[in-house]
Amino acid sequence: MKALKLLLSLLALTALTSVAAQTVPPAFAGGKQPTVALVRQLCTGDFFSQWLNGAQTEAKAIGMKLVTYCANGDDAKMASDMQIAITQKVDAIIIDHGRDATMAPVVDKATKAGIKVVTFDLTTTDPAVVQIAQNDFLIGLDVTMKMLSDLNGTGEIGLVYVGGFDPLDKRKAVFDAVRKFYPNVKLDGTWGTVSSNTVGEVESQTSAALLAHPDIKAILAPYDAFALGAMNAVSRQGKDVQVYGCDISTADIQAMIAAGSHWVATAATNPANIGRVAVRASASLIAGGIAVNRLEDVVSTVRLYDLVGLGAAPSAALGLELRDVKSVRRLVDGARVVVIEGLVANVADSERAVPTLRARLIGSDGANISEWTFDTEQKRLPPGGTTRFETTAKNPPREGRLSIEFVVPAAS
Ligand code: SR1
Repeated sequence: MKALKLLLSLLALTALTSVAAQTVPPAFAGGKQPTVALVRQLCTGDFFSQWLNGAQTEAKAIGMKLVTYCANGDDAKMASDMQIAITQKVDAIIIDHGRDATMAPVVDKATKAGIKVVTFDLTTTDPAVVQIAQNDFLIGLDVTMKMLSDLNGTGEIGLVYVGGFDPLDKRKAVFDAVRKFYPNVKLDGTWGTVSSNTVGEVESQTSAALLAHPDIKAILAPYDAFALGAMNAVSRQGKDVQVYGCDISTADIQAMIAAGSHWVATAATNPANIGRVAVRASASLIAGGIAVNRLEDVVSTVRLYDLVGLGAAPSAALGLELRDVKSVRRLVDGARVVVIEGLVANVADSERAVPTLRARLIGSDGANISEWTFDTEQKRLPPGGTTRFETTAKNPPREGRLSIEFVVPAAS
């Protein structure tokens, strides 16, 4: 973990923003703006737009021209987009997803033409390529273990999966490895689609799966578009099925914290950060800087805990984390009270305003019993800073759960 952090910091240090003031590499000298082609396999959905945002912001900050291509899932188009970028003699190409079978020949062509290549979520064998990923093994493990532990090791489950996508294959590999140690967890079915309408298609497939397997208790849907589709199907049928997803965005948070939401846990990194790292890697390669071959972002898991009384809301998108959240039940003047306390930490690299927190008591039917808001001791936090909160609920129900979440502004 430490080594990875070091690699990431080294990469950050070699970024042109910090180098520029001292020695400007020839590729950037005299106001030259290298051109980077971003060749994308998929472009719809929050994950990919946040990723693109990060890449664009970083390219602007460094002073590079970013030319974007989108294949909309068409592998042949992706290879031909690569070919166009090679013909245009760009300085670097960043490949976002894709399949090795179609990309390997054009990656080879690009590197032979002296073009620097960075991949995200695409494993290649070419040692000249810098490969970036989110550590999907950890992401897969985290969300799989959460589901298995919630099931107490017993129950029928479904899996949303489509093969041929690096991150999904890695998450599934972990699921397969772990599952064999849980013989009382029965996988009733695997379904899934990746398309320009992933959410809608997964919703229909999940509806059919739930009708065919009415005893499914949990669905592992390790991509936010899968989780949204699965969640919609569960809600429509009014079933008591929990959805375990991956990724996070403001819209995902809204979906997770909506009253009665069935999406109970997610594991994620910040996609904008990965986009920035990919652009920095390409800049460093152009400048003749780094020779790191693989970078795996350290996973930061965000969960909605389904505890005996306490929950924590996702917060990675805010750069804030809920920590050490505890609840203590007491009798005060004959009344049952539960005192909830914890910390909010700023895990971003700049100052953050701490939003108001909301506590919700949720009944076993998923409906809100009551909710209230409260504030932390400090309202602004420097990077790495923490602040305390404490709030009390009187006469909480014995059944159901309590969720603590940030009051996040509605997605625009
Ligand atoms: C179709 S692959 C989708 C996944 O790619 C990225 O790694 C995201 O995490 C998303 O879950």
